[in-house]
Amino acid sequence: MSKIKDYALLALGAAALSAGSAAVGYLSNKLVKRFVVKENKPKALGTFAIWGQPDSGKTTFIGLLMGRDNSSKKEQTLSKDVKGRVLLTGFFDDDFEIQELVDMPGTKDRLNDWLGLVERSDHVFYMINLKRISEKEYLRKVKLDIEKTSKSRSVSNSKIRRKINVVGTHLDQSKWKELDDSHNILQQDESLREVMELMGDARGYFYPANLLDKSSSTRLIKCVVNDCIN
Ligand SMILES: Nc1nc2c(ncn2[C@@H]2O[C@H](COP(=O)(O)OP(=O)(O)OP(=O)(O)O)[C@@H](O)[C@H]2O)c(=O)[nH]1
Ligand SMILES: [Mg+2]
Repeated sequence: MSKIKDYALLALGAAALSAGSAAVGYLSNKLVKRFVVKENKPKALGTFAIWGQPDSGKTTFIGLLMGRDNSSKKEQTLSKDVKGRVLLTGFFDDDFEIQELVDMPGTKDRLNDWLGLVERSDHVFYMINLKRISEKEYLRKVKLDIEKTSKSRSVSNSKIRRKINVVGTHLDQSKWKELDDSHNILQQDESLREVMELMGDARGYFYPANLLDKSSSTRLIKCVVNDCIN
């Protein structure tokens, strides 16, 4: 039934209720329920691919998207964990749904799995531990990952979605810990600039955050959702 008809019947039901008709009132209640359910249907965000070196915060980020409490002890991810459809609720008036989320270990043997996800996913997020960005060996690994990720993203079969977004985690333990997560001074950092420049046309958004902090992580999720739908 069309939305206009729904509105008309709702108005009719409301009028009947005020007139005290129990039977029509019951019908009206049913309609209200149907109407509300229809309006609250979560909005689709598409599929997400999330990866980064070990301890970069992948599982923590996925936990935030799933509305999980991240306060429990860190557990290393040992196998591929496909989450399927994930409901993102409580951040906006509307609910959103991620069509697929996969958590994987950040070890080198998962690189090919990741590159496969990069080719087919709507939104790609590479996690960087900002605490470690000035470590030479860490930066080398990140740059290798980004180079390979950019290549895979460029053959993505989706013409509109070829961006790679970067989530910079552990902001609170980084050299920028005194700054808030909206500060764009981070992007002037030489190491980060080198990483972002490797992406060329695939360069997407950069989100610095403290994933363990409520306001920083809420802000992150809101920015991510906004950027996905715009
Ligand atoms: N202080 C701080 N700790 C964080 C942040 N993000 C994640 N952590 C912690 O860093 C550790 C590693 O996070 P995980 O989410 O397990 O990292 P991962 O990338 O899934 O690691 P693997 O599964 O081993 O590849 C955990 O103890 C988290 O609680 C952050 O922004 N700030
Ligand atoms: Mg993990």
